[in-house]
Amino acid sequence: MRDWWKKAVIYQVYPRSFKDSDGDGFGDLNGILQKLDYLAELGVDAIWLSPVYQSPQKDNGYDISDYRMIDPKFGTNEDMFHLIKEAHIRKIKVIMDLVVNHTSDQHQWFQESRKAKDNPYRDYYFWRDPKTDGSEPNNWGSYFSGSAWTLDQQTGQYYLHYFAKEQPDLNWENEEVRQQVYRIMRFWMDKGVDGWRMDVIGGISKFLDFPDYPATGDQRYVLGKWHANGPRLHEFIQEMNREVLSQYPCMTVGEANGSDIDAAKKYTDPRRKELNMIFSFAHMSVDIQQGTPAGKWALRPFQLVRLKKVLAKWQEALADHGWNTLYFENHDQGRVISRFGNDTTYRVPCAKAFATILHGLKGTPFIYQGEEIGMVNCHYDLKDYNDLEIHNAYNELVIENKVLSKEAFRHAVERIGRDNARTPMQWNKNKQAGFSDGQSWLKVNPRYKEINVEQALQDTDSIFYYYKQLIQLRHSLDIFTEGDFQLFLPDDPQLFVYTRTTNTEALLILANISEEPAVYSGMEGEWHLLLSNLPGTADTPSKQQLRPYEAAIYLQR
Ligand code: TEU
Repeated sequence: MRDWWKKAVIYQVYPRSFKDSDGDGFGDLNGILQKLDYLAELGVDAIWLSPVYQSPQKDNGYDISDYRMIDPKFGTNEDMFHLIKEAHIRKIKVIMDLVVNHTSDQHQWFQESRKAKDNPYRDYYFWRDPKTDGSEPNNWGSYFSGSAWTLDQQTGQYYLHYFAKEQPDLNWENEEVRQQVYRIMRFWMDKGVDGWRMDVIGGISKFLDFPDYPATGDQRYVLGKWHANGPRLHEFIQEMNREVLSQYPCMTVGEANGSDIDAAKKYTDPRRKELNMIFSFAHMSVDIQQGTPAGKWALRPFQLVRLKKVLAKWQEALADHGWNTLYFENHDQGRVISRFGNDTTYRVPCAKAFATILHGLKGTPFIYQGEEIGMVNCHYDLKDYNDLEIHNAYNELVIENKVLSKEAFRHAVERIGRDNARTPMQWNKNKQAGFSDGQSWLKVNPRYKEINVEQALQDTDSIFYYYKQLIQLRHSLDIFTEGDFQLFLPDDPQLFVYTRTTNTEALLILANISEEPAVYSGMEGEWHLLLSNLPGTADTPSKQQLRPYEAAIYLQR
């Protein structure tokens, strides 16, 4: 089926935290192999693996030193080919992570490029002279704090890196670089890979004059609009589609940082032959105060109205041409029930409620490992986090620039720090939550005894089986794929209410996203209850009081 991904539910595996099969405390491919039947039981159609290629692991594999070799920490190329084969036997497709905005500084291309200004690989990356005072070529910041430029003594020039200095940005202006990328893609798709999640795809075209951002107060380095959506972005993606993607029955999802709706339309309008869909960040920024020197670490309280309005805007914008991804979690986000909901008293209904409001929307849902059992944020001491983004931000914002107190920063990390999603998958209540027989690379979340797969599989009322039902509904009723979206009660602070309609049917998705009861005034017509997350939900969406985090899906034919 050509557009299989429109009816699919995709499960993101963060391999280093999913399942360790050899006791080194680090997840691996054979660990994933051991859990394919679990994923088949859940009913997902595809798995997206975060990077498993050779890497120094400075940014947990998003710094690649050999794109054609599986890193020994994860296994071998043969293990990967075997995993693909076994997944396909279970009708599960395999999506790999394409990280080509940058490589590792240990990649052979960069090792050559930095040797000399006339090295054949020099133009694989961006090298610029210092300003006359010796400072960086411009005031662009790195997403991982500090400048986006690092001086390389060997040739006295700076090189560009949107992320860590160990992640130099590739120069896509160089046709050779693009052909190298296309050869890598063909290599894996010829081995059976079914598609790509494209890391930082919005960043691959640069504004080559590299202008300084306007100086804003005392901010020495700035992150802004020139870090994405460069002038040749869509040209490059259309070339990639022409030269590679169109030759394979594959699915593509771009991680399009910095994308607004217009950009999303360009990426996903099938007439433009670019990508199938993109991850945007708009709805995952509703609890972040924009435009302060603290960047993503400046939080504001979650408000459902903001979330509803952003989701509705994206549903309406891509309704005719284009396609949405549907996600609340991934390896870069905090756990949604801890961040936007309640992960204690109402953890189970809350997890099911967020799953309901997400999976009822138009688009392709992505489930992040552990989301299907209601895993929660980890609340570690700062020293116990692994993520370089957290440690770099602490040094820059708390120690050097003093724009956040240690307490405010710790609170922000507890809400949105990436390690919240990266704690080992909780398989059972045994040592290390059954993730590893060794000492895991990142501490296991202490709540693993209460929250784990073994418990979920034994409890017919668990979040796991609720996700399984949602996936079954998506697979069986076309209205979940095709129905038009309409939001109701946009300003209600508790209720998320929307419909999906076709010429013959309608769905009503109704949820009380709050810790207090909420009165719903009812929807006309002959509805019947398809699914709800609490016993005793009203059979029809008539005037009713919804319990905290009560959610339901009704169908009208
Ligand atoms: O993330 C790129 C990105 O959009 C960043 O905003 C990212 O979310 C990060 O948290 C900075 O705030 C991708 C990967 O998902 C991320 O894990 C990598 O660290 C990054 O690219 C570099 O490859």
